[in-house]
Amino acid sequence: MGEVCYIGLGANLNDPIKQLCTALAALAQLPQSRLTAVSSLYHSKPLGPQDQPDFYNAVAELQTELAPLALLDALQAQEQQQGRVRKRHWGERCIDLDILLFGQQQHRCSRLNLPHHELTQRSFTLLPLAEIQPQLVLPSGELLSQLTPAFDGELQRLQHAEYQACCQRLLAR
Ligand code: ROI
Repeated sequence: MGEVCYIGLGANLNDPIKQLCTALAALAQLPQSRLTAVSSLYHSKPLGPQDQPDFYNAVAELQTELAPLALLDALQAQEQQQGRVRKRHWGERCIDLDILLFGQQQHRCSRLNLPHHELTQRSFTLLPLAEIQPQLVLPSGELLSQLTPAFDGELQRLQHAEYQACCQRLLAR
């Protein structure tokens, strides 16, 4: 059904792990879509200004029949719903939902770049993605697993009972 796409989730404000669980629950409810995999929870130092809390990150796999911009609209509506306020460039946020990949589609417009333009440069997108889909080949032809060693040690993978329970519940549906 539809396309397989990958959503990057990040949060560092207002009970960030709970924010990730709320966002994952919303992804599981999207119309014409199915949540098919979720990565472990990761902890990382902020990329950008260092005077902000550390981040929690994850990646979700979604099968969807929505068009890329319709999915983007839904993700931005969810960010609003969770009270996201843009405080400063590369600053703190209670939830960030980015489309990392949408099948093998390549798309450039003012609202959306596919693949996400920073996907291969950020440990907190690349490593969780490689965890759930190690065989993935990017539209550029690059094999994901060949890109990950450069980021070894940058990200801490967490065992978090509440987060794991939330993912199990959402994936069992
Ligand atoms: N830094 C980390 N570690 N994780 C993120 O999700 C993240 N998101 C961002 C910026 C502010 C660039 N830094 C981040 O948007």
